[in-house]
Amino acid sequence: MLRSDYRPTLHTEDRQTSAADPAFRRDVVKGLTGRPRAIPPRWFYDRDGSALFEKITMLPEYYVTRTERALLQSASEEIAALVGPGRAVVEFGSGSCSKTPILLGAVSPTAYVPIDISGDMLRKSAANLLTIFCRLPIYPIEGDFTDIVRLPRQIERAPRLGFFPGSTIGNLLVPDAVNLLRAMASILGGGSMLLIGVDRIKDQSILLPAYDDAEGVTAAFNRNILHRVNRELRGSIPVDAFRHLARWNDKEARIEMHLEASRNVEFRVDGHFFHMAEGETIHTENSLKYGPRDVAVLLRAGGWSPLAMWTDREELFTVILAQEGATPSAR
Ligand code: AVJ
Repeated sequence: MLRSDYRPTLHTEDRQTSAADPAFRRDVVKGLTGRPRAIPPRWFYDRDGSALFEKITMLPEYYVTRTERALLQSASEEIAALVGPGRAVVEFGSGSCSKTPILLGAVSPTAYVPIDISGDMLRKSAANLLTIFCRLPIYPIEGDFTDIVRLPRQIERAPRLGFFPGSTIGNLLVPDAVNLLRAMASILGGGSMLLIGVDRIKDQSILLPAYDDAEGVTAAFNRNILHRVNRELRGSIPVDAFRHLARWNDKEARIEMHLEASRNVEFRVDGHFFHMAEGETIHTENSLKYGPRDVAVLLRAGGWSPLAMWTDREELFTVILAQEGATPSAR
């Protein structure tokens, strides 16, 4: 097969980096070459990045994780009643599985399938869960959940409950979020349900510190992507010359994270030469926020009908249970 990006000469330099994920290389080189410069946030989550994200979830400023956990806890009986027993729970972007025991303990599942891009994290979390739910079959899948095309054969016969917590959906622009929800509906299949956590639009005085904490953990998390490029793609990026930037884009209802060059910088990545002027940024993440009606519209566009919605008193975060397909009454 002759592909358009086929390069007939193999340089010795290329061989040294053959261990790096080709998708990572493609995303980074393309992302640093394009305008505006951007690296997709999925590449945050190498071993160090996943550990830094775990630290973020425990920060006082980062209300997301503790609020969602409390919501899941207080809604667990209602969730169990609506979901019913015997489903296979499939978690998209399971990470440390810190909220998983609440759900698994409530819904009496037949199996659990965690999907995560970080293999280290996946193995650690699965082993940890086995100590609590020792008789539950667990089938981990290492990979990007936007690429998953099929589920393990072992859960073919069980009805499915998708679990997509943490407002990870916010990392995607609306058209991509709709496509992902549709892909989930098709993978999980007819009769499936989805429990999804979505972060709400709120005042900047709460949002900004959550993405720019006093301790600098989020800054380290953001900059870690540059260390990863240097390590895995033979980069020479002067990481200290990049400032962490978090801003609220009101028109798009999203928090944006960028890495801003604090001076003119020149560096190489994977044999490519780059120059950035002082003040230029690399866009590393969007975190879209939604109003309660927005979420319902998003889910319907993605092929799901909302069944129930839980929100904390301060309206920081919302957990929604949806069922696959259109609502019969609305057809
Ligand atoms: C894991 C994508 C939900 O957007 O809040 C946390 C990632 N980035 N702090 C988010 C993140 C900076 C997080 N998600």
